[in-house]
Amino acid sequence: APQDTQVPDSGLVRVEDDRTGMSEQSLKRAIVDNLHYGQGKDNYFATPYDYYMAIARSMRDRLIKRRIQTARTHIQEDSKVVYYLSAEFLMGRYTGNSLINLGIYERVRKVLRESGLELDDLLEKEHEPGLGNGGLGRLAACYLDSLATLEIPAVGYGIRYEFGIFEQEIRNGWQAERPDKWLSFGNAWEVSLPEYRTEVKFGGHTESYTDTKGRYQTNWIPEHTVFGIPYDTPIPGYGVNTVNILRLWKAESSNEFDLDAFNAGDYLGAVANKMFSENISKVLYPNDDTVQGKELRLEQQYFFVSCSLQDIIRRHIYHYNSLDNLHEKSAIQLNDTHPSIGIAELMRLLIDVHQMDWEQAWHITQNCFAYTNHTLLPEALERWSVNLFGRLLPRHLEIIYEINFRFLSEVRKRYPGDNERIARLSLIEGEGADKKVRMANLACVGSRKINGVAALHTKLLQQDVLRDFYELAPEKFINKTNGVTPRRWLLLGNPRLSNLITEKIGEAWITNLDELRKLEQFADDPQFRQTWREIKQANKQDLAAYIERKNHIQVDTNSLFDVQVKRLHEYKRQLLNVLHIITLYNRIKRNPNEDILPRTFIFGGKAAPGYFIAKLIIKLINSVAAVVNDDPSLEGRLKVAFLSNYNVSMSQQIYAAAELSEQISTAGKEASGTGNMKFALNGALTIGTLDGANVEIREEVGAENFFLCGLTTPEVYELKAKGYNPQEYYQSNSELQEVIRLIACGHFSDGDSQLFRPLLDSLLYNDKYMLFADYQSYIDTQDRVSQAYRQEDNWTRMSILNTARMGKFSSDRAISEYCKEIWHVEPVPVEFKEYSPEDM
Ligand code: H2P
Repeated sequence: APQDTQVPDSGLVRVEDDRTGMSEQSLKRAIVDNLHYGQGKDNYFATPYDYYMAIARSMRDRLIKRRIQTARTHIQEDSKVVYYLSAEFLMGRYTGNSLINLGIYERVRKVLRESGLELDDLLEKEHEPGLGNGGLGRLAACYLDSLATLEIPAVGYGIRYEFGIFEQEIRNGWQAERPDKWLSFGNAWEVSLPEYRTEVKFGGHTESYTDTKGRYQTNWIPEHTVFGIPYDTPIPGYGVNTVNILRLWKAESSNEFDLDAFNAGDYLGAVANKMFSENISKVLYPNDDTVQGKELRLEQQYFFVSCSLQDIIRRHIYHYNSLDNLHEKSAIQLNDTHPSIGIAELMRLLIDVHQMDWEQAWHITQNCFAYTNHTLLPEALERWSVNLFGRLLPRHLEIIYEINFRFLSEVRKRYPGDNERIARLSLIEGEGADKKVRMANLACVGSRKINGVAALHTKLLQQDVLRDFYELAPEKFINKTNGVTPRRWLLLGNPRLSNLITEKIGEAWITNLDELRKLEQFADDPQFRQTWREIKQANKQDLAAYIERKNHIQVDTNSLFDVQVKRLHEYKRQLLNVLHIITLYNRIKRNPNEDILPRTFIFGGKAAPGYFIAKLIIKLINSVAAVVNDDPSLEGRLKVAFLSNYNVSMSQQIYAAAELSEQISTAGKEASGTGNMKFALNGALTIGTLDGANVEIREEVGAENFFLCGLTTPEVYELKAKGYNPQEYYQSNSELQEVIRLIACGHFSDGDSQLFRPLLDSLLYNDKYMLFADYQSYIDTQDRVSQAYRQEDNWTRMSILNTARMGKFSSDRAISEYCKEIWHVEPVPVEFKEYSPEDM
C-alpha cells in the first residue's frame, strides 16, 4: 500500500474531536464546516439560504447522534414501539423547533450575532414542509413532539409528497393555487435509506395452491410493482436525549427502464412505467373531508401502509426472529381511515407471506391496531367502489370479504334476524355494480380501540355515526381529547410571553403545562397585567408589520384583533363572521356617530380547489375588505384582512397576536378543533359555540371567561328533526335582512347582483349549517365582546386566566393517555454517550 502523507502538528485547538458538541466554539465550527462542505461556500459567497442550510445541517448532525443512541437503547430494552400511521404530517419548520428542543436556541443566536448574522431571519429561509391540510396533519405533528418528549419509542409513517398543500395566492379577490415546490432547493432535514426500500404490489390476480404441508395458500400475482424509499427526519424530544423518527415513503419505479420497449425503438415508452410509479407520491390531496373516490388516492394509501407494515415486520423479525409477539411489541395507530387498509394488509402479510393461520393472524392484527376518528361529516367517511378496489388490490378484497363473513356470522348470532343492523355493520355497502367497501367499518372491526378527539365528539360517535359498533362493543370506545404542543405553540411561537411566564413561575410549564395554573395568582396584579398587555401589543405590532409587508393592508394596532384562521369550510362558518362585519358596517352607515369598538378582522385559510362555495366565501371576504378598507369614514374603526397562504409558520405569529378567537362551527360538526387551544394558550379569548373541544375549554377557563353563542347540539338536532326553515329567522330579523340585501344588490361586487347569488341562495333556501338560526345570538355575543374589551383591566384578567387554565390541552396530556389506555407503552429514557474512535 502507498505511504500516507505525514500530518504536521498545527498546534491548533482540536475542536474536531467534538464535532457535534454544544459549546459555542463547537457550534460555530459546525456551522462553518457545514457551510463549507455541505453548501460549498465560504462567507464571501454564502447567501442567507446557505447559512440556513448550514445551521439546519448542524442541528441535524446533533440529532442524528442522539437518534442512533435512541435506536440502540430501544433494541437493548426490548421496548414496545408506537407506530403512528398518517397520510398527513403538517410539521411546520423544523430548524427553530430543533434548536428549542436541543436547548441551544439562544446560544446559536449569540454565536451568529458575533458574525453579524440574525438567526430569526435565517430561519425564515426554511421552506415549510406542508404535508397536510389542517388539523388532522398538525395533530400528528404535535403528537410526534410529545411522544419524543415523553421518551416513548415511536415512529411516524407517512408519504413524502413531492408537492405538499398548494400555495394560495389571492388574485382579484379569488383564491388561485400554485404548486408547492418545497423540495426544489433541497431538504436539509431528511436522510434517505435506499437499503430499506420496500416493494409494493398493485393489480393483477390471485392464485390458490396447496403448499408442501398440505395447507391451502393464496398467491397474489401483481400487474406491476413499485418501490418505496424511506426518508427519515429526526424528531427530538424537549430536554431529553430521545430522538424518534418520521419515516416518509417516496415511490420509485421498480423497473426504471423497459428494455423491451427500448429495444423496439420506443425510448419514451421505456421510461413510462417510471413516471406512472412516481406519480404515487407526487402530490397531497388538498381535501380532507370530501371523498372523491380517486384511484390515485387509494394507491397512495395502500402504498405507504404496505411500505410501513413491511418495515415494522422487518424490524420486528430482525429483533425477535418471530412474529408471534408482534402485537406485544407494536401499537399501530390509524390516524383516520386513510391508513385503514393496513388491517387487510397486515392479515395478508401474516397469512400469505409469513404462512400464519387465520385465527392467530387475526388475533395479532386486532391487538396491534387502534383507530382515531376525526370527523362527523358523513361525506368524509371513506368508501371505495368494490370494482376499483378489486382491480387495484384483488387479494385485499378477498381478505376483506373473509373478515366480513366471519364478523357478520358473529353479529347474526347476537342479533338473529336483525337484517337492517347487519346491513349497516357490513364492511360492504350496497348491491350489484354500486357496491362499496366501507373503510370506517373495516377500521372498527380490526381495531382494539376506537377514539374520538373530544368528549362531545366521542359521545356523538357512540350515539350516531358509529352507533351500531358501539352497541356491539362498547368497551372499544374511548375519548382522547386533542392537545397541542406547548413547545411550538408557546415557547417557540411567542417568545415574549414565554419569557414572562418563565420569569414568574419557572420553566417547568414547558413539559408540565398544568404549571401554568400558577399564573392565576398574578391575574389581579396591576404590574403583571400591564406587562401582559405590553406583550400582546408588541406581538400585534409584529403581525401588523407582516400584514402590511405581505398583504399591503395597514391595520390599527389599537383595535381588537378578531381572528378566524382555519381551512375554509361551510360548517366552520367563516360566512357567519362576515355577516357580523357587514352588520357593523350597516350600523355605522345608518348612524355615523355610532360608538363602535374598533376591530381588525383577520382571516386565513385555504379552500379545497374544487370546493366552489368555499372559494366564493374567500371572494366575499376580500370583496367586503375592499369596500371597508377603502372607506375613509371607517378609518380607525373597521378593517378586514385576508392573509394569503395561511400555513403553520404564519399561524405561530397570528396566535401570539390574536385577542379574539372565532370558533363558531355549527354545534355537532367540529370534531375537536386544535386552533381553539392554541389561541387560548396565547391569551386570546374565545367566542364560540358548544362544539368540539370548545366545550372542554369553556369548562377549564370558566364560563365567565368565554363568550358562548349559538345553538347547542341537541337544539340543532331537534330543529333539524322538526324541519328547519331559515326563512323563519330571516323574516323576523331586520338587521339580518339588511345584511343579505346589501350583498344581494351588488354593493360588494361593483353592482354585480349575481356574483354571490349561490351563497345567498344556499342561506335563504337551505342553510344546512344554520347560520340564520345562530345569527342573532352571535351578534349579541359579539356586542358583549365589544363591551368587555373596553374594560381593559378585566379583559387582561380574563386573558391571563385563559392561558393559566390551558394545562389540559397539552399534547403531552393527550399522549400520556394514549400510552396508558390505548397503547400500553412506557417511557424508555435514553442515556447520552460520547463516541470514541474505538466505536468505528
Ligand atoms: C380535523 C377536524 C378537527 C380536529 C382535527 C384533529 C379533521 O381537522 O375537523 O375538528 O380537531 O381533525 O383531530 P381540521 O381542523 O382540518 O378540520
